[in-house]
Amino acid sequence: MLCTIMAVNQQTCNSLTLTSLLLAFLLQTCRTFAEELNWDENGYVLYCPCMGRFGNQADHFLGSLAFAKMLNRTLAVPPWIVYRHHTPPYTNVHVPYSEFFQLEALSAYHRVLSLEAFMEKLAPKHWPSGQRKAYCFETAAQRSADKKSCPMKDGNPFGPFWDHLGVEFDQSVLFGGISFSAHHHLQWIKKFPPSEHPVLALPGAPAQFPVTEEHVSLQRYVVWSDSMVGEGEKLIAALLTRPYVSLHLRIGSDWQNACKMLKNGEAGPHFMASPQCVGYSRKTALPLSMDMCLPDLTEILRAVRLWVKNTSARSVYIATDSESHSRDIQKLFNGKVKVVSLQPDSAQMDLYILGRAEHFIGNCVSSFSAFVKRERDVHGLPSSFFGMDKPGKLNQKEEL
Ligand SMILES: Nc1nc2c(ncn2[C@@H]2O[C@H](COP(=O)(O)OP(=O)(O)OP(=O)(O)O)[C@@H](O)[C@H]2O)c(=O)[nH]1
Ligand SMILES: *[C@@H]1O[C@H](CO)[C@@H](O)[C@H](O)[C@H]1NC(C)=O
Ligand SMILES: *[C@@H]1O[C@H](CO)[C@@H](O)[C@H](O)[C@H]1NC(C)=O
Repeated sequence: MLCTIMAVNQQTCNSLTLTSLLLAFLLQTCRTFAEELNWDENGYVLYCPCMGRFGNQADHFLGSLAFAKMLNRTLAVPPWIVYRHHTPPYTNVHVPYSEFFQLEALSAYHRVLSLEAFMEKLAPKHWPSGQRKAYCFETAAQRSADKKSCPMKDGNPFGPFWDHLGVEFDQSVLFGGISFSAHHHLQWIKKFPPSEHPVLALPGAPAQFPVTEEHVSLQRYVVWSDSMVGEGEKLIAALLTRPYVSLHLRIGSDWQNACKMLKNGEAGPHFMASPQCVGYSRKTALPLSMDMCLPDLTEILRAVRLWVKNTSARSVYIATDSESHSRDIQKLFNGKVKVVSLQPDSAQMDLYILGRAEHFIGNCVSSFSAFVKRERDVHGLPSSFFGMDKPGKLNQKEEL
């Protein structure tokens, strides 16, 4: 539609060279988009981001992007699953990838289209109902009644996700002895050639959690959408004075429970997102302290004081899953530093503002923090963690 309008406009604007050039560029963009909706003979990867909330889904997304590229299949980028159980509509919301991030920016790495576009434009002809195969591990199928069916729609969020897309599965294809890592590249290609298996639809992400070290840098292709940038910059300008330090307080009751495992010795240094600060190698991983998992108020104040001083910050932004401790932080600076905690409806707005600070203090174990850390690394912006002022180095507390 947009393309048609532009084509008409081009004829009326021929005399204006600049306009023509611009239109030619836009037309080219339109063609590129139209091409993307041609069927890819090399096949597709579809999956449900069915594990965890945003941080987990984002980790899985990076691995899935790499998996699709490894198999040279187009990735049908799924919507984010947002759990809105305390506010209307009290169900899962499926937010298109492009609402938060630019779909086009992913194309610099690999061929993608949105899963919604796949369903709307390609599925009716190329993946019609009645011929929809699900692919899963034999072990996953063990849970089904006949032990041969992939549990694609069992429970929440699985059922609502595929219902949202209008998908029923007709058949299951099971596999085993194979992982999503690059070691099994050739096995995947041999087992599932696109000519016979054009659409690999999976119950979960073909990726590991947390994201593997080799895929961390794919974060560079995850670029905020124009609307997120617009709204985010407006909030920053209205609420904060630069330089500002941002903090992520992951301290709510679910997190307190999780960190108990560390206290009890049930978890080692590799605990959820912690490889980002203790290191990815199990052999050389640094110890994971309680401060790194669940900083107490003393540690929070210590770290904030250090980095506010280091950056001469004039304001502090606090993102939190529960309380903000903003009064205590305000007191720390005798009211000379502005302390802001927005507690926005959208977790992504917190992520955006955390990402744009002069310095970020995150939670090493949280994948929510990990998203911010990766993004800041892409842009060369400094980050630290509670309990670890210099990531990757033990107890080197700054002397200021
Ligand atoms: N707005 C906002 N939401 C947060 C914050 N911290 C945590 N949350 C919410 O809690 C969720 C935490 O889940 P993940 O994003 O998967 O990250 P995680 O910290 O590794 O936590 P788990 O999934 O519980 O392991 C986030 O997605 C948010 O929805 C915060 O500072 N601000
Ligand atoms: C990957 O897939 C694309 C699109 O189908 C195709 O043009 C390209 O030749 C493939 N590359 C390889 C290495 O097979
Ligand atoms: C702030 O911390 C960084 C990183 O540790 C250090 O290199 C820099 O010198 C510090 N700046 C000031 C003003 O203390």
